[in-house]
Amino acid sequence: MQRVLLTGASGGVGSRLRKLLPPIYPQLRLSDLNAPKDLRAEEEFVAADLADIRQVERAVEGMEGIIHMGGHSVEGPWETILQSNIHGTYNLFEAARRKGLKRVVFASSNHVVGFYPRTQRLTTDVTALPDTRYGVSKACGEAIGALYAYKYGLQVLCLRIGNVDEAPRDVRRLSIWLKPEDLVQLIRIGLEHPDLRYEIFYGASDNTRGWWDNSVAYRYGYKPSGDAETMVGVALEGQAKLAPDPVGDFYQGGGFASQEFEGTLERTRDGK
Ligand code: 15L
Repeated sequence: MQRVLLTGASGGVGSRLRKLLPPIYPQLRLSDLNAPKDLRAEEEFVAADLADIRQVERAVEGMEGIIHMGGHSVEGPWETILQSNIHGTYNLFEAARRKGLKRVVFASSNHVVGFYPRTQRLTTDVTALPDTRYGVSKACGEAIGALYAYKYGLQVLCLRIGNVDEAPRDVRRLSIWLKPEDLVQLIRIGLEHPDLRYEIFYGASDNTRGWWDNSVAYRYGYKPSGDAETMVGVALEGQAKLAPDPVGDFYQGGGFASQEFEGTLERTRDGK
């Protein structure tokens, strides 16, 4: 795998990957709506609006694989989510098919399963319980990936990413933190593992307080090096600055689950 496209290259996770990936994929092409402000002369950038398939086709032209980090990365109005994440992800897979690309790593999110309680350990084959319109779009992206894998023969890895950062910023992130270098490992499995057809992995490091059974990723050789627990002080300091959030603190999705939530926590726990 030589020629790799990174979408969402100007975003938070994309910016980290721009620094970590070139030694592994020297022919990395970057794409986003707008170029990163600190774009270097040796970096290749192609601007593309994911909602416009012609622009996406131009971005994927000549590539072998895609790391799809692009789109709207938090909750938003339905129209925004629909265009950037649902229509955008469809365009990305369809452009990959038309241009003969073989591999896609899709940045899904823990918010696909954000309405599971923190007490429940999740495998990747649980029913989706999205906590936001954003989470719905990521569940849809996983389904689009499965369609393109089985119908058209692409090799697809969906990563239900927790939170990529240098450190866990609150108590919830102690369970879902993903060290940037561990994300690179997961991406490499998606772009290079010979036996991959279609899989979903959790994008998390080896966190002592982890909520997810990531045995599928381990079967493919994932060996995470991070554990958020080594930075528990940072997380507790961040948590102390947050307002109490009974709904968010109960569900895995945290504040994504509690925003716009109607009624009390007891409503969903009692099944009413
Ligand atoms: C996500 O999916 C978001 O893209 C990111 O901004 C974080 O908020 C993360 O989830 C999280 O759950 O912490």
